[in-house]
Amino acid sequence: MNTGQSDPGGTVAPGGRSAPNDRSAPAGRLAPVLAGLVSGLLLVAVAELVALGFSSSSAPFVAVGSAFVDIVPPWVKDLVISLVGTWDKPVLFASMAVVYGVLTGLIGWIGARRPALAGILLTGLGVLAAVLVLTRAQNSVLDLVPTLVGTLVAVPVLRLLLRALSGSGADQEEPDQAAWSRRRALVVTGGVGVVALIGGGVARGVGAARERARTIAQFVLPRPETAADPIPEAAQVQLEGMPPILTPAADFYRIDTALSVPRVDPTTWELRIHGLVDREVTLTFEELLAEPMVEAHVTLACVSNPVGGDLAGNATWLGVPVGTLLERAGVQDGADMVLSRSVDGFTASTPLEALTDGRDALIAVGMNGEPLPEEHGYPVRMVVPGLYGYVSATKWLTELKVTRFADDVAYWSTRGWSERGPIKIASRVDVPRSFGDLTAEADGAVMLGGTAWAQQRGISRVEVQLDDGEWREAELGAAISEDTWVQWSLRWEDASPGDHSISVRATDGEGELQTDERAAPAPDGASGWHTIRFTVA
Ligand SMILES: Nc1nc2c(c(=O)[nH]1)N[C@H]1C(S)=C(S)[C@@H](COP(=O)(O)O)O[C@H]1N2
Ligand SMILES: [Mo]
Repeated sequence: MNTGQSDPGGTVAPGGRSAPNDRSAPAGRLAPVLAGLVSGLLLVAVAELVALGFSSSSAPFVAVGSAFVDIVPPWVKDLVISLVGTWDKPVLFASMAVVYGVLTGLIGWIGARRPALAGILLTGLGVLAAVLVLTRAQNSVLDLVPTLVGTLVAVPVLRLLLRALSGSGADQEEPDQAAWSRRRALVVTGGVGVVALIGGGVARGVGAARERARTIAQFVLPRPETAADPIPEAAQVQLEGMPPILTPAADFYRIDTALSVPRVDPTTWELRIHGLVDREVTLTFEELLAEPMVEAHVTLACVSNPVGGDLAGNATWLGVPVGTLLERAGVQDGADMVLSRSVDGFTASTPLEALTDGRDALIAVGMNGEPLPEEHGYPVRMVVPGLYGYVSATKWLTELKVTRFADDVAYWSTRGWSERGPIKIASRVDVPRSFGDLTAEADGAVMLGGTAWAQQRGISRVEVQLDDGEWREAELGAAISEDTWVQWSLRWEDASPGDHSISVRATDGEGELQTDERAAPAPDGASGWHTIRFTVA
């Protein structure tokens, strides 16, 4: 094979074929292209290796790919997905590899005549990749290091390879000798390429495995064995200003003592069940995910919610019934409470009965069809219908201690709050807002609406009082379950322009009327009817 590169006078190929200008021989032109490809490969391989010591998102291959995904217009994404389906990612990476190969090959080709320019171009490519790495939201300046180190290694190697392959200094050598040294250079180039390919491949494999492990929940949120009934469309009252019947996770109220959200790695997470049990049980995240899952719509409420407040939210939770796991551990006689503990030290005392009486008390991993957001307890939290969050809804859960109220005290109970916290009947006016304006319809009527909840009992009636009038029965939106809030609406036909007041009260599914006795949130939840003033225009 003719590995010769040109020198001004041309060379004689080992096969004896005379080549006036060796660049015209295919192998002669391909050698610098190979040098470009190998240097490009080396850039990525070194960067991937160095990235193992940095954040996973500092590796250029994936970062450039995701930058690309963000940059391409949505219709291209839709087209690609419609063409190749779930192969979109492999196709993306393959196309990236092809484009990158063409670019680096071209740089090598240019380098045959203009090695300095080739060095500059490869540097430019490396810097461009580094900039794209920096566009990733989670990346900082430090994440530039892997790509820049890769570039710093690859550029001099490109120059060396180009020089070696061109047989620089060949005019001082015998033609045979020059050809031989070029052949040796080609072997070295190939060797560097193979090492870079293997090294980079292994580094990428290790990086990808780590990433997969870290985000396991992103991919394997299991299907429920017991699915929740679909939410009836008529549950949502169609009135502007009404909250959505299912609260999106991003709008879900957040209450906790954590100054910075605890970051829990699901691959090392464990749930330990101990205390008054026959045998301790420890579950890994994977083991938890393998358990039969239950899906339930449950409205959470905070004990600190004032009358008429919005520290309540309704979500579809996916998780393992707490009772199943307690049964496996074997609860001993005398126990009456489970103290759940968060990785950040927060604890909640939940009456044992609420976890074993068959309600949808869950060790939850999913919220509205997605893994829990970090602010809402990722990867695992507790959800218990009918109890305020502070005695039941431990986020970043890691421990269940079966115990007795007489022996253990939870976080808020040592700070003046009741050790038990059943949710009180609540109802509020959402439309109008307090001191808001309502515009009457053509016939003089105005639409009023709101929300009511009494988890575990459900809502059987909502009544509204306008000014000092009679209590009128509001129309209820379709109920989802006893554990979720209900929306109500009322068409006030004879609304007169001017200032008015509105009060609301609910009756639960057991016939108990919400008390009008005013109580502050501490120690066990606010009570009283929600009354606001508003104006009809
Ligand atoms: N680890 C931890 N879990 C916690 C809390 C907390 O402070 N730390 N607060 C609880 C309280 S008071 C409430 S009302 C709910 C709120 O859950 P959310 O933030 O997902 O709405 O979480 C509960 N779980
Ligand atoms: Mo709360």
